[in-house]
Amino acid sequence: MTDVMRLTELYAPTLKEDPADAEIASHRLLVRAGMIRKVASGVYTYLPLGMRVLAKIEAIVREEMNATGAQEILMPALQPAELWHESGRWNDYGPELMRLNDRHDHGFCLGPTHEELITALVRNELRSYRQLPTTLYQIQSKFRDEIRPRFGLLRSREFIMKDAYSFHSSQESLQETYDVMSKAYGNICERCGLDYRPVEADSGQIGGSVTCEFMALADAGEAELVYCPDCDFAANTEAGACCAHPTEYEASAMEKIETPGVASIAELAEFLHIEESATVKAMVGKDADGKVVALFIPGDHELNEIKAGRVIEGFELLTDDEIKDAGLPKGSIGPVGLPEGIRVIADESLKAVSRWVVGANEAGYHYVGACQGSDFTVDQWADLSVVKAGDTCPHCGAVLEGARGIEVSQVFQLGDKYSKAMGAVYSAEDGSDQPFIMGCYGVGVSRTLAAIVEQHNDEYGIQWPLAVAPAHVCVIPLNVGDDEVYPVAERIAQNLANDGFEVVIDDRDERPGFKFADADLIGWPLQIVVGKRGLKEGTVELKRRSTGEKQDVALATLSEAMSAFRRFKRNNAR
Ligand code: 9G3
Repeated sequence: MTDVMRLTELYAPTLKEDPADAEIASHRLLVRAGMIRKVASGVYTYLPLGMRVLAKIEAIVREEMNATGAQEILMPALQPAELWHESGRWNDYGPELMRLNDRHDHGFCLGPTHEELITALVRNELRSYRQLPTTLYQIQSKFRDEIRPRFGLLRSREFIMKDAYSFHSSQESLQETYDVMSKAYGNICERCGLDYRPVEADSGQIGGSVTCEFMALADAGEAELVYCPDCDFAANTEAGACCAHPTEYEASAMEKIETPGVASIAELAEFLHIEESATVKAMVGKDADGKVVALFIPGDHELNEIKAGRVIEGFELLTDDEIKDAGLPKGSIGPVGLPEGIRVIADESLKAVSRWVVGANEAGYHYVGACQGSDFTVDQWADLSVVKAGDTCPHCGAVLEGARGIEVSQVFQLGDKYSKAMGAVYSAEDGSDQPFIMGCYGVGVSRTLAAIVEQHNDEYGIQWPLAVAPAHVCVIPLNVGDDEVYPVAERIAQNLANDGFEVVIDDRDERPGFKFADADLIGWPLQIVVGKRGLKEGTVELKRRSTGEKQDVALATLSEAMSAFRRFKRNNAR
């Protein structure tokens, strides 16, 4: 006899009002649906319904991890400071690392991540190349003392992460596991019902770390990304490759134009009645030696300082005073007539534009039709712009779309950073001791829960995907006192439970409206309403929460009508 959950017994205190500190849907709805409760800023309790969802997400994560051959362990949250001294990271982190002393005055931290711990674990026991590769993972609470916890579970100070670590004797082996984990992470997002994009961090990114972030598209997301609707290209606007689409300014020769009071791209475009994409924006910086450099990008784009820093060692933008000291008229800077020794570096997408609309290096004047190659020369071409929606996809040429994303998981190639620092070596085939090559892979489990709600909600509440819903179907007897209706509802609930569905019955003595509102708020994927009128025709009403569609179903054919969902439920199990 599979149990039917009873709402009269379930601890799920739903609320009518939004919590005052909730700014986004998932925070509001998880609290109102009686799934989480705040203990302190960025610290939450999961109530029974929240736990049921958490358990399903974790089950999906475990299935996908185990399928890769990774083995589950559980490391402590309490980590000895010594290990962080060995890795040299104890002082890398400020107050974000939650430190404490035990009764013997020994230093500890509450683990924000577990690279040190896992490396110390294996360095004494993973000794031979024959034992490699090995991947270990855990699902564990993590602690990061965020300066401004917000958005409920999305940016909390204690959160649940699945973190995996892999150990290899070669880069190829690491790459293989990295690819397998990336596929598994895609599966996890799919099975959790997330609309996501894998976002490669630009390989040249600072520190050269190879990593890929899995972004769940959501307006509440903190990450800004672009993605291609036609191929799998996606990029974090911080570092993604940019292919701008500047427009040519029609002119047969360079002409100097008086542009009184024009000091911005918007004003220049307006003054000349052209698109901002037909203008060229100048940015002035200096390199590590203090030499001034002039950068030119399409007028409708922003300079990506991370990218500029990759082209110019020690790049920094000049302040207004420094621009003046360099003898340059801010707002009218251009490549023609620059003071001696100032390098001209231009964004690659400007190669396609031979005549520029750009400052004339004289306050109040601009050039139109300045011709690249004859009126001025570009010393160096580079990808300098912040990629944005409307740019062309560098892979397939389609028009990129913009979105905000929640980083729900991430795969990293660590190399030997920790194994070298902590003397974690294995004996290689040639008998020499070599530091492990490592990878690490994290899924924000509690963050995934919130991301699912961000993507699956409407004005009435949450719309849980079947695979992660706290239960599959809620049976709602309209009048629990009616001794005709109620027993039928009970029987339907029991039959569905025996049939393998997770069933809850709203056996509370409340008005129908109250029950419907609660069912929609909590977001049971399916609702079956049992009422006197329907029973007269031998029917009940089956409602699908995600689409709102309702159908009157004859009692005799209810099991058949539910079969559509049974199939879907099974499909999602691995
Ligand atoms: C710290 C603190 C915060 C941190 C870290 C260390 C982020 C830290 C990066 C990672 C990398 C991967 C394994 C799972 C996947 C992510 N925030 N990171 O190392 F001390 Cl206070 O955690 N770790």
